Amino acid sequence: MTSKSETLKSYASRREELPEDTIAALATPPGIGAISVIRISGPKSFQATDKIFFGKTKIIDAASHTIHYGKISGDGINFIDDVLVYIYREPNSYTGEDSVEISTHGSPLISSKIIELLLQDNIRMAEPGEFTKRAFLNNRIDLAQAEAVADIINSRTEASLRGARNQLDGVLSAKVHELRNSLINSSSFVELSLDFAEENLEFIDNKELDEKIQNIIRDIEQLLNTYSFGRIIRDGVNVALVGQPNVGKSSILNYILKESRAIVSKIPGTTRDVIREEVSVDGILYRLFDTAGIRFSEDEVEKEGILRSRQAIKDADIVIFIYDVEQKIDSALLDEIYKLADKDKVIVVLNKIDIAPKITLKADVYVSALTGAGMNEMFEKLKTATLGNSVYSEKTAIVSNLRHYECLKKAKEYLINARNSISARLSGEFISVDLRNAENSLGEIIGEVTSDDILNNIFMKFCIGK
Ligand SMILES: Nc1nc2c(ncn2[C@@H]2O[C@H](COP(=O)(O)OP(=O)(O)OP(=O)(O)O)[C@@H](O)[C@H]2O)c(=O)[nH]1
Ligand SMILES: [Mg+2]
Repeated sequence: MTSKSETLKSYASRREELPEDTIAALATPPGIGAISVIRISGPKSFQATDKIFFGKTKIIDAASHTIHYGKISGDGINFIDDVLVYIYREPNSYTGEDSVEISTHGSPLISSKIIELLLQDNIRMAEPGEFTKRAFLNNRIDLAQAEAVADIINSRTEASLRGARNQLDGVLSAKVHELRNSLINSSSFVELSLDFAEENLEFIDNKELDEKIQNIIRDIEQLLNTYSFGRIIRDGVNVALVGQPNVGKSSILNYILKESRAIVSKIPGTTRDVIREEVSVDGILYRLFDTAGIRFSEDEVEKEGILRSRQAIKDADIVIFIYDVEQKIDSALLDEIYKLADKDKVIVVLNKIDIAPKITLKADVYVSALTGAGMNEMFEKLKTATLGNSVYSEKTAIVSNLRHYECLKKAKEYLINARNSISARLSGEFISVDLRNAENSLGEIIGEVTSDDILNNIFMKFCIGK
């Protein structure tokens, strides 16, 4: 705890900070489209809409979840657009407050004029993520779910969308709640024992307490183990294509992308810079890095390129080491790669099998960038190296967010401390402090306790209108 903003606040005290004002923003992307939607939320939503909306129904009298046709005007004479107005009454709206969505023709001019009218009526422009923040403060969703909303918007593959959906549905939150509750339960026994220490009353014996904590640690470890899978699902996999010059790294990249993205030539040392492209296969996003062929070189530019190739190996989740039927495998280079990357994260690929089909050379996969032979097998290997044996059902809680991962790690450390205190027969106070801290770390994931910094960081990353 260093600065004031890092102070943890409980969810209850957050709710008291809930602003009373009404906010508005464009909820659709700025620009020309079929329609634009303006979102308004807060106690003055209906009143403010009535001042500019001219239709058959007064919005303030309209039932929740109804749609109304009418015209928008600042003065009742000059109409800006004809629109549809959607009504949501609290608590049954995205934010949990009275909310309105105005659907206009998709012109930036129209939407900005309407927003201007609303702002004249003491309505405030929404900050990034403020609608979702209000949904969190109004208990519509917890913090992990609010973060899933951002992930859903940013999802670019089916797998990442499914993962984010699973988190928005509260699968992770439910697991964290369960762990936190059993922790609260244990620590309340410890505290009771402390309160009645003079009477020599014990509410839980140390052995039982230790077992309970051990079980919670085991569950936390299980969650931590899902992170490498969750991160890949959410963010994709970095794959470096490396090898000696001329083995066909760029040709393989081009084949995968189905376009002539990188220059291919028979001159060794063609690729100098790292070329980065993305491809999605079986719902997984692969970020491919084509690199300069690694060899001894006196050329300044090539030397720099080779330096970058080595960096790409270090940064990669998976390294595809390529050699071809024309050159001998550079075992020194392969050994070097094994030093820089985990062995099970390196796939050895032999290229150009169209030239010499009788393969006696050793590799994990045999391919030809010319004919496309073996490319499906290469992606099968890539998938196995990426996901390992992790198969999870839709109902498994999966950690995909670094913040959640760090909170779980912190919780685990506190619990290990608590166990150490138990085995060292320290007084209950010591155990109790660690249990409380672990409880808070878990609480941070779902937003039961949060600091201003955490909240700002999370919602800052949203776009305005979400
Ligand atoms: N026959 C055949 N030729 C290939 C194959 N893959 C690549 N080549 C040829 O091999 C040469 C080198 O290919 P590149 O893709 O430029 O090789 P690279 O590994 O990117 O080379 P550098 O960028 O110099 O490190 C080119 O003449 C390609 O046409 C293949 O599968 N079969
Ligand atoms: Mg190349």
